[in-house]
Amino acid sequence: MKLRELLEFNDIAIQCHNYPDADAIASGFGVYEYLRRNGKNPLLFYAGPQKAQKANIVIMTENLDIPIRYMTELDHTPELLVTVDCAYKERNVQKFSADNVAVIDHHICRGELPDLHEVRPDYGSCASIVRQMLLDEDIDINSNEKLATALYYGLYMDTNGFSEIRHAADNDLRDLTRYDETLITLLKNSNLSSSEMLIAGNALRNCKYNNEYGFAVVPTEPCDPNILGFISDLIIQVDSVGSSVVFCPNALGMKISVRSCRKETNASDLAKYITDGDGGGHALKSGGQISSIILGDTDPLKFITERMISYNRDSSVMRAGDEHADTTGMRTYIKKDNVLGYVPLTEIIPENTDVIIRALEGDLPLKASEKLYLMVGVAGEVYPIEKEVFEATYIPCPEKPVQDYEYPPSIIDKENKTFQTLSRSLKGCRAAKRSEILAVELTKYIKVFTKWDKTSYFYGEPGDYLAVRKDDDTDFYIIRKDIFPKLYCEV
Ligand SMILES: [Mn+2]
Repeated sequence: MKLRELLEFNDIAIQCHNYPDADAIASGFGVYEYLRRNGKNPLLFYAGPQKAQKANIVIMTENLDIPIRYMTELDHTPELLVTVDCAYKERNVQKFSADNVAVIDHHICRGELPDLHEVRPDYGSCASIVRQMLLDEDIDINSNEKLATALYYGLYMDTNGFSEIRHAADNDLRDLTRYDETLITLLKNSNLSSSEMLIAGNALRNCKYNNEYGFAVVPTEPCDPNILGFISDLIIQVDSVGSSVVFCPNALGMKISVRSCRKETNASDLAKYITDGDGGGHALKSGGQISSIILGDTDPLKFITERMISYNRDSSVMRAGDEHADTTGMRTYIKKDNVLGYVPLTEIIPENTDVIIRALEGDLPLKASEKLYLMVGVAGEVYPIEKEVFEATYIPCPEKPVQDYEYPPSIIDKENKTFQTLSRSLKGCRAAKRSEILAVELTKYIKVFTKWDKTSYFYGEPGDYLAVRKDDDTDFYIIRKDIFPKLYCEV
């Protein structure tokens, strides 16, 4: 969905979830400002049993002039109701009738969605989605400092101070925003109430350890997600704890905060595994939401402990270079003749400049050199390649690569808060020799440390592929199920 599709309507109400947090309010404010710019006069509101009273929320709305209202009744049925940071009819949002409904959310929506929706569960905040949707309408949030500050703070609060960031678009909101620093400092220090500190104390007393797999699970009373993160950061420092999950009930089910300090357990994978996909982050820290639908009547402590055990028990670890892959039953595949993208680095940035290449799978810091090229694969994945290796492996071609990437790779200049996308500079090339591999579809979870990275693994899920080089069975790696058919066909 594009924001411009909302302009068809005139009488528009934007609704945040009950007990709105900074992310919901910031996202609603973003949509509100867009509609105002386009001559509409929308209502921004939330409902539910209680008015928001937390100090940070009051400071945020007052200082940023966010015209959000608490209303448990509407005097008429709006032509369009837009729910932000929540989905219509879900239990954390009071239900109002409306002629049309639109949903903008970053949680997995397990119910029915209206035609007008933009749901991206792999984003750490709804504010990051709204920023991208505004960019799609050629609006740079930096042209409105109050909005920029609100969105930045929304992401900050939803990702436990940026430590549980999930997506490249979250990084963009963090790195490229010109926000009000004084206000952000004030907000950061107005978040916790004294009663929440007691919750943290009690939680530490209720910690449950599992000695067999070295993990801890900690139930807490309902509290701010940042308290969860704070408790997580303490628990993971205990000598016998390799990974931990701290959780508390919220309106949608259970909110979790996850930590890991072992390279065989990536906190992001673990959060996704526990929540059935409604979570993420990075190797050491992550978070997520367990929906009450998947939880059912199960006791949450039991549910999480069982998932932690099955995660540890059911996934095996393979180390390329040290082990031989068992290739029995594998089939032979050949690489398709795809047009790939490439660009010599110094054609887009001056020699010796330090930059960050940002792609869906993460940030890559680089120094520009004449000897270095960038390659962009069919899914938008970016990797550097030495000029000599490139010339031996690929042949430039007149066609341009097809670029339907979920997140177009870009070059970030953190210092100046600017970026440029790679797309316009990309040229096309094809592999000089189409190599053959052996591969098999996975039926269980597997973690593979590849030859070129011994510190972090690739997580293969059922349906993904384990690929092995034909001439070297110690060189193997994982190819995701959505990418594999784009890259290979069976011989
Ligand atoms: Mn949110």
